[in-house]
Amino acid sequence: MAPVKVFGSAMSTNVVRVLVCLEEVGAEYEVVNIDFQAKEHKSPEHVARNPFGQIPAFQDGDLFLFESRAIAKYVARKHKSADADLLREGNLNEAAMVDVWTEVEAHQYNPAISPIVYECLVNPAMKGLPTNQKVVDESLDKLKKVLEVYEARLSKTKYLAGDFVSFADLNHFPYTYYFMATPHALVFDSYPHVKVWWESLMSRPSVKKLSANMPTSWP
Ligand SMILES: N[C@@H](CCC(=O)N[C@@H](CS)C(=O)NCC(=O)O)C(=O)O
Repeated sequence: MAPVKVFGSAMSTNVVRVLVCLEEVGAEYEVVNIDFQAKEHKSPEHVARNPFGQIPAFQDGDLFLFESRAIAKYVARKHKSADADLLREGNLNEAAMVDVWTEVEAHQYNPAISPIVYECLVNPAMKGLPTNQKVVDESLDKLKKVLEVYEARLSKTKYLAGDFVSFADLNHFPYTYYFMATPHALVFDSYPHVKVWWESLMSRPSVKKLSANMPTSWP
């Protein structure tokens, strides 16, 4: 069977969210680069794959998907095995906890951390824009409040949904990885259980493989 296709750059956060699931489940895949400089993401061909003209888009045979979390969930569901059960759908309570922390990532963690990554790394390097310190400071305040909740949770369980790594944990990888390249990385030092959790995610083969292609220093 032809490998699935992921359209986007293998450095892009929302693309990496999909790739980390593909790596975890051991699925074959091909990354089809979309040239942002050439505005290829806004081309009719790409908009047919993702109507918002964004990356990632995804193809598995006749099936086309967009939205990184939905794509990654499809991958986890399709390739579920005893070794890679990221959604825990065989256990109602565990699956519910995976859902809870997946929602927390999308609606609490990501809105706090992503502006810091954009302001400190992406905008200066890709758009030549200066860092907006007000946005960074406000986002850091939000992030610290979120991390307090994570610290309390991770002092009771090894991973967010329980004592098993899940889809919810993996979703944190791309933005946290880039956050660690900002001048604010030391914020995590105030949350020892969060730090241990992050280090354990960083030690996963899937994460090690993908992070080898993600920049740690930005021009
Ligand atoms: N919610 C979407 C967000 C996708 C997104 O924002 N992608 C960015 C790159 S990381 C993009 O394509 N930006 C270009 C644009 O919005 O025009 C997802 O999770 O897939």
